Amino acid sequence: MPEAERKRMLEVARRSGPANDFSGRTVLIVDDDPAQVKHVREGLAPHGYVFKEALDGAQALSAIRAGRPDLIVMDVEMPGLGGVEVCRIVKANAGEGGFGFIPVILMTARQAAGKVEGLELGADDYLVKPFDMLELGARVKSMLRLKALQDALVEKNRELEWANRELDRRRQELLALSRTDALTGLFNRRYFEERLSEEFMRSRRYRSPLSLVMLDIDHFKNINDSYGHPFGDEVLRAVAQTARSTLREVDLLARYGGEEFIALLPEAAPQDALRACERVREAIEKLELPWQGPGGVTRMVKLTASLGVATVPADDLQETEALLRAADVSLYSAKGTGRNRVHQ
Ligand code: GH3
Ligand code: MG
Ligand code: MG
Ligand code: MG
Ligand code: MG
Repeated sequence: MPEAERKRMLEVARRSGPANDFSGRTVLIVDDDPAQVKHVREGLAPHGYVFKEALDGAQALSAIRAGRPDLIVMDVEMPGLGGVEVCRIVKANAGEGGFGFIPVILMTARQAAGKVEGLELGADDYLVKPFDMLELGARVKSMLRLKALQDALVEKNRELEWANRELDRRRQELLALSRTDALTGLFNRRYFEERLSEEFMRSRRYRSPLSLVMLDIDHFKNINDSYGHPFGDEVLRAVAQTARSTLREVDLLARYGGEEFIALLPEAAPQDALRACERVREAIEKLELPWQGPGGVTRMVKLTASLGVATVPADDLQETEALLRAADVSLYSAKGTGRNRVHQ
């Protein structure tokens, strides 16, 4: 290439704008011939890159580990670890947590055979010595452009993954919220009814017992009237907590509405359900909740609840509605015979 033409092309490269300005990027030059290292460095110097140098494959790997270069220009024929082998290692570790994408330009004195091998093994470009420094410059720049695009892609991907995780987290939060009763933190009626249909079908398929419990606080209206609605809310929370910690983890407990709670006891035959309900009734009876009245008055408030239970399989309970009705009838019977009791 004539000297005037070379100068013109270098000028074009320099004036190609900020999108093409890769000055400050790190280029690792690897060659067992120090003269060739120097030659490449001087050829690329006008572009303002930062240079690192290595005289064999092992040195090259140490340099890469010490600080990822943006590009590697590497000799193929080196004693010990050759350029193709180093390239293979760099490409094998391109994944996240590894080196990431580092473009490799191989240089060789050999012709076609090495070129094919190198490219097959993941070299990004290939030059046969002796090569023109302008060509090397252009190829380096093209590879740095590729590297910048790849880095931007990786960054975008990371942002997307983060946004996806965030979306997933919010979706879970919303789902939990849509199933939760705000006052007590228990499940709400809607979710309970969803689960009731599922558990009912499961019980039917496997002929396993399933008990349904309705719990209603006794004379709750009096508690509200005597101590105020906010204290009534506290009572509801205390009853919810007491029932939750008394029942088993597999039992599904929900606030059914107002001062009524409902529970589903999988695998609980009538006697099991009765025992569980009796434990809940007793635990509520033992509660003493401090009420702070006007003028520093404190009173320990006690309360009771009535519970109704029904269990499937039962000949007359072929649908969830019938099971709910049966538990409600039992509850009504418990209320009618003096409250603070479990009826079945
Ligand atoms: P019984 O023993 O027959 O069940 O009598 P009760 O007073 O408990 O029953 P009733 O159905 O007459 O009254 C229920 C009361 O529960 C009336 C209502 O104001 C109150 N209530 C319903 N929801 C809430 C709530 O979220 N917070 C409070 N503090 N009270 C509530
Ligand atoms: Mg060599
Ligand atoms: Mg009532
Ligand atoms: Mg009540
Ligand atoms: Mg009620």
